[in-house]
Amino acid sequence: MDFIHQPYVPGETIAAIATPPGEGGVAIVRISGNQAFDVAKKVFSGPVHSYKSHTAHYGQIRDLNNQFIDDVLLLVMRGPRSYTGEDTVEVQCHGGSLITRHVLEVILKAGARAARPGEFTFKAFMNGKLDLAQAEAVQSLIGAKNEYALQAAESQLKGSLSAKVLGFQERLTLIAAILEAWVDFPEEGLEFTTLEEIYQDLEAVVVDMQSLFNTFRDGKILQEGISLCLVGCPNVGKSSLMNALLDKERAIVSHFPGTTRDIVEDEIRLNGLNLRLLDTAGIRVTDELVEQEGIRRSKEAMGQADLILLVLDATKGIEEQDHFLLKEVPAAKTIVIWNKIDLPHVSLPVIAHLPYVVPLSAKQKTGLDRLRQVIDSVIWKEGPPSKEEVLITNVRHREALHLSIQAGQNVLSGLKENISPEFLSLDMRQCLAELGKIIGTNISEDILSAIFSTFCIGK
Ligand SMILES: Nc1nc2c(ncn2[C@@H]2O[C@H](COP(=O)(O)OP(=O)(O)OP(=O)(O)O)[C@@H](O)[C@H]2O)c(=O)[nH]1
Ligand SMILES: [Mg+2]
Repeated sequence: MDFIHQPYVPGETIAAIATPPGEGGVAIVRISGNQAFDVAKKVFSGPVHSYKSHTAHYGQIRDLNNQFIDDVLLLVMRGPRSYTGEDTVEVQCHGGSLITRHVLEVILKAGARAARPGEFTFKAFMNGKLDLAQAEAVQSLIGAKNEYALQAAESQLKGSLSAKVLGFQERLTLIAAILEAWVDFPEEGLEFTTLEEIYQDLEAVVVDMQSLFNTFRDGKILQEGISLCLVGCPNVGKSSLMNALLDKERAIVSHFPGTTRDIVEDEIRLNGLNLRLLDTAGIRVTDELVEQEGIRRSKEAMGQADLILLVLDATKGIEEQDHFLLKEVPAAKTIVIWNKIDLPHVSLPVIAHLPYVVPLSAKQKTGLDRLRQVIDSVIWKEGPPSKEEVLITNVRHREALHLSIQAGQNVLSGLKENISPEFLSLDMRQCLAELGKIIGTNISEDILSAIFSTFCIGK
């Protein structure tokens, strides 16, 4: 097995700093592999081999010339009762970056190899402690930026997604077995079931797989957050609204139209989600080059945003220059803001194709709660995902599931068209193979390398 273009040796002893770089109270250097205890013994003051599993021991790390390096706490975990499934020693040393590096160097000199990114988790996968979907969930857990993402990653790490995939596999395998038997003994036909029944069973699995697939939109929102773009004509109060939502003076506000030239970006948290706010240059016809470039960027940002706040001036109503934007914005992801509602204003016109509307005053900071509610309801059209729901959050999983569903649909249409069982059974195998990739069966070494190389070192 090749792992990141290096030969993978089962049980090989590796070591790495497992805590983030920089200064801290303590840092952890992790050693895992068949020789983990031998390596630790060479550098630690106590009798490492005699320690019981899952115990902690105070002592000193010395280099091979018996030079003192640090006072540490040593944790020993005997395989298979460890994260990697192998003998593991964790050294808790003082958390300076130099001292931690010294401890690691001594351990490497004592016979461990420097671990590659994600190699501890890779060992856990190879030793059957985690399947691939769970291993990937470890990375999502570390990178989780909000409560929802954390919840989804925790549930995947516990195996919720894997259990779902295994459930599909079980049902599909039954169908595949019947089709295979039919290939082998075509003249006997189908003994225990009818074509109609196979069709219905398979269709039911495909429908269930499809509904798992559909969770990806929510999954992506959790993982990456949402981008929210403020657009509108000059001077309507986009920057004021940006500042009001952020509750700080982030963007420059002035009564001169054309104040904002570049895109101003910042993050807010809204009901447990990360929102990336983008304030843009007011869109209008202008001869000025810098402003033209700003407007070009505004349009681009609007195209890429998950959500658009189209800001209009309530004191003016819909003006000539608003028409372009009103036509341009996609209705499903646009919220119309009638700003400056604190001033005497026109009676607000209804814009038939844009159903989400919030009147507010960015200056007085009124109406913001209502806006937050509407943002929330547009993001979660069918309500936020529940704790129990299993979500797809990983693009690789989505792709595998997509291919599996396609193959399943091919079998379904083949059954309808009375295609010969050989072909059906080929598609059926494909359907199972793609599904298996999610949890790591039938997966190529290249893909494994690519997955684990995105991990941090020491995990
Ligand atoms: N009374 C009142 N004035 C507002 C409100 N929001 C913004 N303004 C004023 O409107 C003017 C323009 O505000 P900005 O936030 O700079 O407008 P903008 O849309 O970012 O303008 P550009 O960057 O030029 O496109 C400023 O003088 C603000 O004080 C509001 O809710 N009520
Ligand atoms: Mg502005």
